Amino acid sequence: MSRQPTPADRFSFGLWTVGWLGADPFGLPTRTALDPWEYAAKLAEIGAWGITLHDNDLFPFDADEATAAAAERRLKAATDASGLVIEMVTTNTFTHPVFKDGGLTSNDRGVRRFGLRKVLRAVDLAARLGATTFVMWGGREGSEYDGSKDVYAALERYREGLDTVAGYIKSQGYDLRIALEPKPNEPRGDIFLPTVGHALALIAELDHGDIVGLNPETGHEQMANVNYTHALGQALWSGKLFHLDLNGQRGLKYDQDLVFGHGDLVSAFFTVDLLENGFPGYPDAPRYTGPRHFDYKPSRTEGMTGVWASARACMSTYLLLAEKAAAFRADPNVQEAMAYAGVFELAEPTLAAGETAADLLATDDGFDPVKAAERDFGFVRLQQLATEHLIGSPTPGAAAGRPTG
Ligand SMILES: [Mn+2]
Repeated sequence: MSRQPTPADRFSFGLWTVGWLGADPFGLPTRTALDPWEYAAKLAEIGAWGITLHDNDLFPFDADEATAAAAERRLKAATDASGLVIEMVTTNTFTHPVFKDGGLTSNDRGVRRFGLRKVLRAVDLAARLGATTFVMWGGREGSEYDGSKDVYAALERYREGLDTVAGYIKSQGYDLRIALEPKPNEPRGDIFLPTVGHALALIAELDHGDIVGLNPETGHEQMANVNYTHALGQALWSGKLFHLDLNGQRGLKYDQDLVFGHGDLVSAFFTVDLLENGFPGYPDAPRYTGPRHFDYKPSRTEGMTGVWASARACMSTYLLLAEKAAAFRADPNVQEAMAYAGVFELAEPTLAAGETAADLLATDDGFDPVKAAERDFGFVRLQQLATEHLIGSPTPGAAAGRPTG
């Protein structure tokens, strides 16, 4: 077990995570619902710092204004009493049947106008609750059949919707940034913005893209068979890592939303290493300073005891991996192995200061490709050092050995 998490760790949980009742496409709920404000005290007690929510985690889709306002007051009172921050708010544009072909990109213009209004109202809710991030997960923005959707038009409407929301945030003077959440599929057969890279490309086309970034989810990138830590790295490189959804996924299957670390543990280690220790060759590169937010589902086999155990597990695993990653970076064997591997060498510009392509072509620096091809990079040894730190070898590096030339 790790040390007890504290608010300084900035762990946060979606209300829909600990509040998930276990209904899946094949089975009824296995747990009974608490009221949304009933989760706050327990989350604070186990060491969480914040919570996040969809508009309809707080009040039903068809709630009248008075009902919604009463729910908002009760939640705010509960989080204030528990000392919890409401750090992120998002909109549900996927549950109600009206959104079956999407919210911002439905073929039905009336649905798009309704969806956009719902998003804008949730932006106001986010601002009132003091959230600083507004996540947009377009779970229903996509298709099952290629002939059913004009992709050019869909991207035009996605851009129009995002710029409308971002422009509204600016016009209201809200301290709020939008974070897009990519996912390749589920619930749609194919979802628009399937990966972090696709979302970055769309953001670059926006008029108000300066306040639009990313909320990458571990399992969503892994469902696309791409590297989550690389996705975080590229989002950081682009200055767009605004928020995170940490969880676990085991291979290419449905979106499992397991406890953080209960999927690809080695990948989770390097995710935490990047978040806590930054890029090894670029100490001054942008770092992620936002909430450590978990978007997981307590397995439907668990009762409420298991729900709270799983929430604790997310934080405990993160803290333990942070300890391991700190020891990994501080280990002189690791630093030597990184240097041997050329990890720091990659930070050196390929061209000399002021050197042009013409200069490069005119230069003979005596490089011998045959000799260079003989280089041993030692990547396997470096990975074994990480593995030994991860599994708690008493003397990491003893088995991995030093290169013998
Ligand atoms: Mn997920």
